[in-house]
Amino acid sequence: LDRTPKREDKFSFGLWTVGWQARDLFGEATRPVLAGAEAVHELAKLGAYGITFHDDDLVPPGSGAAERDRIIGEFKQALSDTGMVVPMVTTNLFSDPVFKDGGFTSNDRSVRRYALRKVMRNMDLAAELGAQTYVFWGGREGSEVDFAKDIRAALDRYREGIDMLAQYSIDKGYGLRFAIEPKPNEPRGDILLPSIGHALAFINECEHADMIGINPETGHEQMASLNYTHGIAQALWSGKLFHIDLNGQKGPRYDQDLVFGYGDLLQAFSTVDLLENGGPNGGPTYDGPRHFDYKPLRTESMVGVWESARANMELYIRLREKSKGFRADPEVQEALEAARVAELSQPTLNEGESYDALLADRSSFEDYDIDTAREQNYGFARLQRLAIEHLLGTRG
Ligand code: ASC
Ligand code: MN
Ligand code: MN
Ligand code: MN
Repeated sequence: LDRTPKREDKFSFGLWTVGWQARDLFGEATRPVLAGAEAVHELAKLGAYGITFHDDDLVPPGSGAAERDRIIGEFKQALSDTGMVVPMVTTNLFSDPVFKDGGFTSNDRSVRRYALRKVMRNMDLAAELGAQTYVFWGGREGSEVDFAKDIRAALDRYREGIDMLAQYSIDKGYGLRFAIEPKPNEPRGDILLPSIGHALAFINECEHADMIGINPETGHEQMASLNYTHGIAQALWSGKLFHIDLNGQKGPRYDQDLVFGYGDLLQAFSTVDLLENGGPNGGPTYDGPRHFDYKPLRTESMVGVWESARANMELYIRLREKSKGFRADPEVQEALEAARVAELSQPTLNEGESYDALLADRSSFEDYDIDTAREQNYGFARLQRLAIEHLLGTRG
């Protein structure tokens, strides 16, 4: 069985992932700078098809115009040498101290204007490199002090920024789709648009809602004790899963950005099953990049960095394989049938049935055999056991 990552698998990585120098809250960098062009070559060798970046990952802040041109030129050369693509680009609106109270939602209006300009400049580059998606992760949009931030005004300003930038993309003919990435906290005490649900509700208030979707990250939902597979399923249901950040997280603690699956492995299995098979009943799913947003362990040199980059793709491929095996297993099919998983797709009312007809249907209430319904065994326990067996490879 060939498990080498292929171009058609659409695996992509943030330059800030393999390029993370492992500077953390308590310690200095443990790894050297990684140039964008070099990352492109290394990731291509491993079988990835794409690379993504924040403006400041590619061009270090403070670089002069000539330096910027040189870096971008070398990056483009690496892309054309390897055939790698840039499916998504994003902005760093969190590292510079100017953004300590946020970008689009800083109380300081001049900071908000600067943030918009920083995004516009990088959208120009994103379009030039052929990106389809522009991500907004508002890590500094939030607060620690409830009395210091008018959340309703902040959401007004967030929307104002997104609306203007959407108009910019439309007017310039960039054809970018925006994807908002939720996160509950860290680096701010509380971040705006903390979950998939908050982001979806926000999008509905935007002027160009049709071109705005979300970029949910596994660990960010799990930090809030939410079910990532459920979250992306709701995003799919709303037609809003524009991009995805896969990684691993061990429950509600700091944002670990582990390798995909190296946290809640069972949930990673259902995530891949949803992305690849459409979940229990099939149906439309996601065909965009399988993008990894992880941080290689601080203990590792560049050897471990490439080792872990490979691990993300290999685990995804293995889970994909296992999800196919799971679905093909006759006993699983029988268990799905017994659990009446497909029955949920059947509308609750008959076609054209009015509430009057439902009221007239004595079998649904007056004569309903409620005790049988109460006592039934749904058979979910068996499905879960079979899923675990497939995951462990002790079956099939
Ligand atoms: C992003 C994104 C994140 C953060 C983080 C920065 O754009 O998707 O999760 O920035 O990776 O360290
Ligand atoms: Mn994260
Ligand atoms: Mn992310
Ligand atoms: Mn991250």
